[in-house]
Amino acid sequence: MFCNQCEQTAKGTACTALGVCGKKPDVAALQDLVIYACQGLSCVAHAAAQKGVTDKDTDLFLYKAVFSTLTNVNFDPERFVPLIAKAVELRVCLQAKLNPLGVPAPDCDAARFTPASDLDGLVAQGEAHPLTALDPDADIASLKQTVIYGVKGVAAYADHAALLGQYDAGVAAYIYEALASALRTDLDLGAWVDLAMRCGTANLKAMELLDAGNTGTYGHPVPTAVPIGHRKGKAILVSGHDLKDLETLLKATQGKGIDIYTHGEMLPTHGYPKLKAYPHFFGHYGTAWQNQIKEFGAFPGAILMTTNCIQKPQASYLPNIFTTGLVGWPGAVHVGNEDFSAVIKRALELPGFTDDEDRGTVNVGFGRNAVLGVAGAVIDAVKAGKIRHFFLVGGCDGAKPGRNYYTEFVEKAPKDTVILTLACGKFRFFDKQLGEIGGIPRLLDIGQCNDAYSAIQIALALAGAFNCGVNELPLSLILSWYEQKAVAILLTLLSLGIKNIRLGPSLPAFITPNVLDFLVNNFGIKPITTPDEDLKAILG
Ligand code: SF4
Ligand code: SF3
Repeated sequence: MFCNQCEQTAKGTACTALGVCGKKPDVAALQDLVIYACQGLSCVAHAAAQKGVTDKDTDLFLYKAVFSTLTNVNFDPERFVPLIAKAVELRVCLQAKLNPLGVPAPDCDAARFTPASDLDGLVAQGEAHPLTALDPDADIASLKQTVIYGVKGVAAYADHAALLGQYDAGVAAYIYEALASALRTDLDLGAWVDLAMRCGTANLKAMELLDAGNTGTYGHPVPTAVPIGHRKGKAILVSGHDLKDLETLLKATQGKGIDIYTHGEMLPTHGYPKLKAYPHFFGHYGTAWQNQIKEFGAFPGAILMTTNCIQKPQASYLPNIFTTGLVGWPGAVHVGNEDFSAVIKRALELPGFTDDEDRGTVNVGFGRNAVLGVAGAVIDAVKAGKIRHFFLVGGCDGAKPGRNYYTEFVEKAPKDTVILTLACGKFRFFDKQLGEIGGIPRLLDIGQCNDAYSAIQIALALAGAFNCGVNELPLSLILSWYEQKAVAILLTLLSLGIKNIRLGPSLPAFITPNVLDFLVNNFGIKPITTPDEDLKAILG
């Protein structure tokens, strides 16, 4: 295996024997084969689009198939088998529609690919088509990986949005083009930079759709204090990013004497009016994904994983953990079709919390609507010199010790600065009492990683109010990345021309020195150094 798609890749280069995430070589090969099969489908779909032939169901399948290869989503080999078969089936169906139009089948191996009949055969096919066998030119290969990994993030958000009825054929059209292009060796660096920027644009659209889905279905988040303790009673912990799964669970547990707690990226869901209305939607438990082994082991109820990031469930809680949607782990029970009765049954068997514990609250719900609702006060505070600077400290969390940088950065940020945050990196500092500036909390949780859309809208609105560009605002982006949704978000920010982003805890292994030079020269991207040095460089 050779996988370098996430930040914790082995030795900063690639996982070659076993994934640091727990991914085994057979799963790595099957994920590569899913992408290869989707590339074959993409060649046909991209040609079809030129003829005005599109198919929404094919697009929705594409999102799921590509999302399933994202870090920490699915570790169950069997689950990839139908995805590979379906990609080929849809490719053949689409080509059959093109034949009468005189559009020949694309002349590439991926568009002729036939899956092996058993799992071993599929693994061998995946090994024969490694994702990283992309290009003889190292810099083009680097950009191809950037695009393919970004595409995985786009697919994830597009899938979430589609579950809430939000869909745009243009997002799928970009993915087809990108995946088909990755098979070519005749595109130059300029073409790949363009594809990378357009990946950012496609991701902005996907995040916008998801924002419309989330806020349209559940209302705009409102500032909400969320208990981080617990109360006596049966309990279910829900993790991941999927609001619809959460709503389904809340409905199914009404009146059953079970409290619902969030974990990881589910924390911001407490701010949505139509979700917080459920009286048994009690509070938040634990921190970010990399702490789940300790935290899930101590949770006295059932656990539902709706999306990434799942880690290998320990024997102590394997009977308590359930996966749904695209998430999978061999041996963990998968519940589909929005039927969570098995999760509820398990929660009722388990003891639940046997006491009340008050550990205070954390505040969520500072999405674009809430923040822009007090934009006048924010602008006045900036003009009066009460707010000197805004920092967006956001992105993924992870296990590396270097991620303490983000905690220290927030602790050391001067008292006349405001911290905006999003995604699971916030758990490094989410419970810190940073106080207020003139009634404006110094720590504002915008939401999940996909709420980068909301952060962008806030930045654009502030730039409009100050009559300047986003790069001229007293705003610095201090980002942490781990998986491929963060790659997509980074490309979105670059595609919007946002400069001087500080990125850590380490730079992607798939970026070559030349591509890094390009990013530094054109976008001023900087690796994080130390909180003191970076704060001094930003604030002077
Ligand atoms: Fe390694 Fe990350 Fe790939 Fe897992 S997803 S195999 S940790 S690079
Ligand atoms: Fe976290 Fe996995 Fe990226 Fe949605 S839950 S941000 S790492």
